[in-house]
Amino acid sequence: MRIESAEVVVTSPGRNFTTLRIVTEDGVTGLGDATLNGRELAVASYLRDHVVPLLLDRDASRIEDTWQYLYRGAYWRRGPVTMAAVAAVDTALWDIKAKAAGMPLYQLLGGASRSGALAYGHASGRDVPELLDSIRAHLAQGYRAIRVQTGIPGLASVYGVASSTAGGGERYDYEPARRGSGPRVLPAEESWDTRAYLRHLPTVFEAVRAEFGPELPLLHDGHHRMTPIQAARLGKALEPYDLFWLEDATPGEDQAALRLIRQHTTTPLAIGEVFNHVHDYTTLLSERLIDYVRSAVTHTGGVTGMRKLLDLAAVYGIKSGMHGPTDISPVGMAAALHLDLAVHNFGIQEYMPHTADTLEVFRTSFRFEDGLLHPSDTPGLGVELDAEAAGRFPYQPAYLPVNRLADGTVHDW
Ligand code: GCO
Ligand code: MG
Repeated sequence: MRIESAEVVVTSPGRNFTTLRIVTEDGVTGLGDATLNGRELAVASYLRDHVVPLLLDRDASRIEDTWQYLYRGAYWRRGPVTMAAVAAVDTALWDIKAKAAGMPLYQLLGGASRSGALAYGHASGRDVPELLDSIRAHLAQGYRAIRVQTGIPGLASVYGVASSTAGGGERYDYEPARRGSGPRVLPAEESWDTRAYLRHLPTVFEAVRAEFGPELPLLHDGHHRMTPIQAARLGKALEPYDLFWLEDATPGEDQAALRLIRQHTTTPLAIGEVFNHVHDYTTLLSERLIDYVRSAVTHTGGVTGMRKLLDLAAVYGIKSGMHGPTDISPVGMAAALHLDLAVHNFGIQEYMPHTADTLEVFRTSFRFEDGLLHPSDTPGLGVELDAEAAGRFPYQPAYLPVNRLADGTVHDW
């Protein structure tokens, strides 16, 4: 299983993706997603310049050893760029091992623990009537759990509302990063007002429950914008509407902040999409300050890194809720689905379908049926990269938006 070549492919079929493709001497190909939204080329360089030379001639079957070699061997540990690069190598090696075994990856991870992974879709609207329509449309597509995001009176564009124009840039229904092909692309700037948000959001959930009843699992993403005491107040205010989770109530790096929120509310909490290592979670898990782990396979050192994290979460009865917006490529999504199917402490999987252009580049076999995702029984991850199609969509510089308060102060986006 000698690694003969490793190549980094950067392509932009609607949004940018960085992918690692490893080929063994006997022609088995493995794919790994290395996409870091708005910073794609940093991971591409980390891989091309520093990792690919180390991979050539290594034994592709030594997955744990390669993970430790790249993680400990770099000396400079953790961080989103490093862990995305480690993730891409790790996922590609699992793809190769499963293909060589003639099995879908979930079989190598212990086999299926369930028939499919409950997925949540993204409903949103600039106002409540548009939101209710969006929820109806998602229910018609089969979703059994729904994330709810709306516009806020007085704010021009808000995170998570599909029809936002990202501060005057091109309209993106699937991707908040503003792209451009000119010499200089700048991030869109949005404005934010937490007090207006705190006043408005409970009225949105009241309307949604009045329309759809008590059963439908509802989720919401606070996107890192509140202080701990504001988040505590929101969690309390939302208790009557029985949320599945409140996500990223405060900026994730301050783990201790969750203690304060937890003391005040029984609304379940999810956090971790910007984390990249199990050590980012130690306080949150050991003190049971959260209910769901939001990391992506892509940003957390791959299947190996994510498995280490989920096994520790399981000790505390905490479940998975893996990150799955469209900046997780179909390769990263497939890896998540194999883990979703296999681990005991699965909770829910975020899902946003990719665009037709993306699916032309990445040929997938996973399926969404009756609200559940299934990775398919194709050997390996079940995703192939069409290099010719990838070449038709060259990289375009793109940035996620930045946020400012009314007086111009930069705020968390
Ligand atoms: C989510 C996330 C995304 C992020 C995106 C940034 O819950 O899906 O918050 O929407 O904003 O991954 O690149
Ligand atoms: Mg989020």
